Formats: sequence, structure tokens, C-alpha cells
Amino acid sequence: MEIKRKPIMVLGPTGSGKSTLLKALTLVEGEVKKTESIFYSPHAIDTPGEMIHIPYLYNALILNSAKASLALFVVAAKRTARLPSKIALALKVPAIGVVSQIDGAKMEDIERSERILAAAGLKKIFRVSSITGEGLPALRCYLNNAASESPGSVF
Ligand SMILES: Nc1nc2c(ncn2[C@@H]2O[C@H](COP(=O)(O)OP(=O)(O)O)[C@@H](O)[C@H]2O)c(=O)[nH]1
Ligand SMILES: [Mg+2]
Repeated sequence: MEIKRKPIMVLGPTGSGKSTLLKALTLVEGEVKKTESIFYSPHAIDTPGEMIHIPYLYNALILNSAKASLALFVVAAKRTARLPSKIALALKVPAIGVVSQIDGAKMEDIERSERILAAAGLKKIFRVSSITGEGLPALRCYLNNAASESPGSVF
């Protein structure tokens, strides 16, 4: 039986792989396009990367997080990224971190991305590649368990 729950929200810098990850997790359908504004679908809330860098837009992220069951903060191993300190603690839902694009990435880059996520307030962090699929089963399993623990409502 498929568990109904509120959507999963993804946040993180432009190019970190948020939209590709949503597709790899089959939370959205169709081709991945540049996300120009907050994009709502039944299972996902995709956000533009710019929002994480513009302080006056943080409130919009925080308010929208109330519509989600869980927030995923995505940082690419292959890029340098910055996240606002402790931003995950400001959201209205639990949040986890994802180091994406680990295919072909150096261990030091993966670990640097994990430190960035930890400084943003994330305690649980997954390493994934949306291209090779590495790490996706563990993330999917976590999301399914989180859904069965707090199904929430579908809006
Ligand atoms: N090698 C690799 N490339 C990825 C991965 N995930 C996304 N990409 C590429 O990174 C770019 C940005 O991805 P996108 O999902 O649009 O990032 P967003 O701006 O965070 O939504 C695209 O060219 C993707 O094909 C991954 O796991 N591995
Ligand atoms: Mg996108």
C-alpha cells in the first residue's frame, strides 16, 4: 500500500541536483527544467537555488516548509557551496541533508559537503548519485520509514 503524506521539499544551491534527485526518487515526473519559482506537485516541493542565498526570501522557504512532511537539503560534492548557518533549525518540519553527485567525486569533497550540511543544522546526512543510483536505496528507505511514522495529510 502506498502511504499518503505531505510532499517532500528540496532546498539547496542552484545546480546541486535537487530537481534531478526528485526525479530519481520518482517524486516528480517529466524532464528536469531550471526551477524559476517554487514548484509544487503532489509528492514534492522543488525550490529555486537562489532562494537559499537571498535572506529576504528565507521567510518564503520557512512558510512553505509547513506544507511539506520533510525537507531535504542538497549540496553537490563536486561544487563549493554555502548554506546559511543553522537554517535547517528554522524550518517547520524535520530536515535531512543529502550530498549529491558523489559519482566520481573525491572523498575530501564529499566530506567538505557534509561539514557544510552539518553547519546548516543537519544531523542525518545521506550520500547519493542521481545518475548512478548509488545511495538512493538507503535514502528511499529512510523516506518511506519517515512517511509511515508520520503520514500527515495530503493537501
Ligand atoms: N554527475 C552527476 N550529475 C548530476 C547529478 N545530479 C544532477 N546532476 C547534474 O547537475 C546539473 C544540475 O542538476 P539540477 O537537478 O538541475 O540541479 P538543481 O538546480 O539543484 O535543481 C544537471 O546538469 C544534472 O544533470 C548526479 O548525481 N551526478
Ligand atoms: Mg532545479
